[in-house]
Amino acid sequence: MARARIILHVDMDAFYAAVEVHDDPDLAGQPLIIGHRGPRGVVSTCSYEARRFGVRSAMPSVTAERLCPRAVWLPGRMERYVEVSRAIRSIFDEFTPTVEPLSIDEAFLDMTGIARTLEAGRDAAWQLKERIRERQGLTASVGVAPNKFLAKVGSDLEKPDGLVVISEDDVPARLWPLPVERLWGVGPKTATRLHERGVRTIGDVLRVSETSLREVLGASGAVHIRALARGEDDRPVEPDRDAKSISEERTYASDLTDPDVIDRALLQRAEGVARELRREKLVARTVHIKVRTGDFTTWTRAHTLAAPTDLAEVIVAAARELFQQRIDLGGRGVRLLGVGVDGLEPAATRQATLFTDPAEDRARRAALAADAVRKRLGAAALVRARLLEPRRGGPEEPPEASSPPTVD
Ligand code: TTP
Ligand code: MG
Repeated sequence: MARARIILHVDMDAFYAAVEVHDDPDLAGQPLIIGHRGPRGVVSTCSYEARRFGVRSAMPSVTAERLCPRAVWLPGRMERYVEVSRAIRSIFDEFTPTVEPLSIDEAFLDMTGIARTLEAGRDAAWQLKERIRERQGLTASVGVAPNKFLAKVGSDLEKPDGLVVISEDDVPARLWPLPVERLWGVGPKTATRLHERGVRTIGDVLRVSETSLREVLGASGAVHIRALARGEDDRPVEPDRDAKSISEERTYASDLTDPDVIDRALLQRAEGVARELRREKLVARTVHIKVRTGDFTTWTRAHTLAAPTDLAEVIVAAARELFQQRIDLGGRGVRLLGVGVDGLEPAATRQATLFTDPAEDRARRAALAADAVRKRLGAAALVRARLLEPRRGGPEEPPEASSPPTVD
């Protein structure tokens, strides 16, 4: 028999809000909402105090304002959350080499062979929580189980600051009473169709006939959902799968129309992507942009470079060209703007050609120096001169619903 696995799922509590409270303790105990107010705003997340009023992630800000009029609102500081996320990831690395990050505040850790039993897994989880608390002043919730699915269920059961172990023996008591929506792959539509057949809890999945399940999910879906309901899941924890692309995009509270502002936004996104490339010691061969107008028309356009790069200058030049040559806004403003790269390869493989172009060599050394300063002083320390030019009465970049560079 295969050795029983020990899997941890770690999920930070109210992550963006908790970071803000940590950095400004005056916010402690208050309903705090991270997001932009106004008709187009959405809630990124909120403190548990705000959740008591019914405020939730992804809720329109107007609804949140109605539910909790006295909440404190903050726009969010993505750079800071990414910084904390990296610090937490490096704590994960101290526990096991097998870490699969799922999002900015969530990861699976495979502790098989490191912790011998689920109880030893619980001890490790406790130490992990303590280390995050000591170093970052934040709480995490952790699930410990023989597989990913049960670990993920466990981390959510006693949030915030939870620690739940789910063994195979605990499945009837802890898993079966939960709503069927908690099963991976059961979205709202599937859930409605299951409800119609009397399936409301995970336990009901095992009580209802296989035929009923097949009507909703098909033959293989029925097999899959039954296995999950029994608490079975053999997917491996996949450590840091090789990045296939890196991108950064923003949605704007009001559509961008000024070409200068759009240009600056392109440069900022290119900067973020280039920085991430250098951090990951990668270079990219293809640059792409994504543009969405207020009426939700969306374009993606890509350009392959002559040589792979990790420089913002090269990326923004390609992005500008794509924007100017390949997109016809037809007078509409830009609601969403993204810059990304793919065709990634390790930077080291092109050492031979790296320093042949003197202009590129200079730009590269400047970028690496800037990365080093930024690392020491924090992200806000250095902004490219172009971003600071007075805008002849032009507006500052408007508030953004920001997202970290995503790597997939
Ligand atoms: P979550 O882990 O889903 O939420 P959370 O950490 O804020 O709260 P919980 O205690 O329930 O885990 O997401 C992590 C961060 O990702 C969250 O702090 C903000 C961001 N986020 C968004 O920006 N928009 C969203 O719709 C969601 C779900 C999260
Ligand atoms: Mg979280």
